[in-house]
Amino acid sequence: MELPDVTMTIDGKSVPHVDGFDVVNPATEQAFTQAPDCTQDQLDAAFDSAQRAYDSDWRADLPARRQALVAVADALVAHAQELAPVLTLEQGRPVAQAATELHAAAMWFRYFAALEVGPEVVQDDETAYAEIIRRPLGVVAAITPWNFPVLLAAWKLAPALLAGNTVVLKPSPYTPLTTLALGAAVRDCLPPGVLNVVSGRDPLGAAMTSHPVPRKISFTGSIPTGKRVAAAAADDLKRVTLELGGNDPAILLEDVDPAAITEKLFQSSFGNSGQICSAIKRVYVHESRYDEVVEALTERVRAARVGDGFEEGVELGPIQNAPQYARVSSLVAAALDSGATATTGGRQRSGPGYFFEPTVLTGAADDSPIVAEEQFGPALPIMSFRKVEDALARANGTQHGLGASVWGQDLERAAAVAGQLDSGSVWVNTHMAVAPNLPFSGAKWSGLGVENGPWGYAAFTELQLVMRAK
Ligand code: TXE
Repeated sequence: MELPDVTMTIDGKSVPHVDGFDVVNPATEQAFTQAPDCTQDQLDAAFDSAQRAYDSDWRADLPARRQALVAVADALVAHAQELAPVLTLEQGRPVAQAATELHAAAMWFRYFAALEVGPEVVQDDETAYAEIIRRPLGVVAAITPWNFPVLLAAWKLAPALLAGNTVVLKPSPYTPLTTLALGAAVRDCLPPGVLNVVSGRDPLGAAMTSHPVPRKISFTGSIPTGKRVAAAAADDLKRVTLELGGNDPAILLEDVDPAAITEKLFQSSFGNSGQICSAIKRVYVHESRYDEVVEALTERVRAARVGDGFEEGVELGPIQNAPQYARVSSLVAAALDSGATATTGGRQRSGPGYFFEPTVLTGAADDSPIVAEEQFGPALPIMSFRKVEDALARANGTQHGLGASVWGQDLERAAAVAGQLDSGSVWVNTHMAVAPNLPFSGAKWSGLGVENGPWGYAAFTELQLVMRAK
């Protein structure tokens, strides 16, 4: 397959790279190309160019920015057929799902292009007229992970640009290509310097967070790296938004209808081979329905077709990278060693590629790492409970708090239980319902700040009170 332009974009232009690093196809374990390894000089040039663009007319011209966001959305759609195979090649996901990610990213740009942004009048009486306006922050450093490189970039770019900021974007070293190609595809949609796209190994992320130019860091990734980002930002009081890992529980009450929800549970747990921050990562089922649920889910998981994302009919691709493959494998092995049972799956698939058999585990202890930590892979532990208070305590008993769901036919009761879960989102009879207009945030160690909707937009602004005395 011939790759599109995957050079870095700095100051609106393609930049030749001095050094590169391998990009591996997770379905074959073969390195198939090299991506640019951004030098310190190139990073400085990217931030300088973003600063110059910020100091230009860009931040004063809201209608132009709205138009630019629509142009980016159009470019994403126009390039979706070309970029989807690139995403599959580096990320592993089936190609139709890769195309869906590109279209979803376009949807985010369109939503923000049309978002109402105030000003908000907070006082208008005989003493004063006061309004709140939202001013851009400056240059934003956006750092993204490997599970949804384009969509998660859109979550940052669209609100940041609408607000009048400029951006330097860095994808994960595991999946740099589609993001670089996106940067190339939208060069004509934005003034030079408004969006710079660089790639490099992990130290580039640290170089961005300690750089003097950016005023805001928007980061999606792991909890340990998120803490490092917050620490790096503190010295300069850079603003941060952190979207970190989750270990989402699903609680299935006694009045659940297993047949009706099995497909939804499967998609919410195993979609993208479990590599979704807000996927269901542990299930608690009332003991009266436990066997039924385990049986139904086991059957569905066993039927899932795993393979290279370019093969017809494949539902689940490989795990995205070697360390993650090793981690999921060792979490499952440790659970099995300490007495859990795999009702289906339980091991690596033989042959090349980071393929792990989709796995359902019963009998895993609450303190086993696959329950207590984020597995981020196609392996799901199912536990039983007798009293709902016990299920809630176990669901809330980790440092994670991204999403959570409660499932049952009595909606009022399910909603009352959901209201006791400590997480940024709680869902009833669904999970992972994410949309551009809905806030997405993590409680506890799952994050800091909010993405999406007007709240996500506000996070790329500084609030200013303007008061006129009468
Ligand atoms: O994440 P990292 P990794 C979780 C998941 C997975 C684990 C590790 O549990 O097993 O994280 O994934 C950049 N300063 N999630 O190692 O290291 C890095 O180059 C600034 C959940 O890939 O956090 C990449 O662009 N940036 C998550 C980004 O940070 C740094 C999605 C994320 O990488 C940096 C992915 C530093 N010091 C993994 N070091 C979710 N929330 O959905 C690295 N980076």
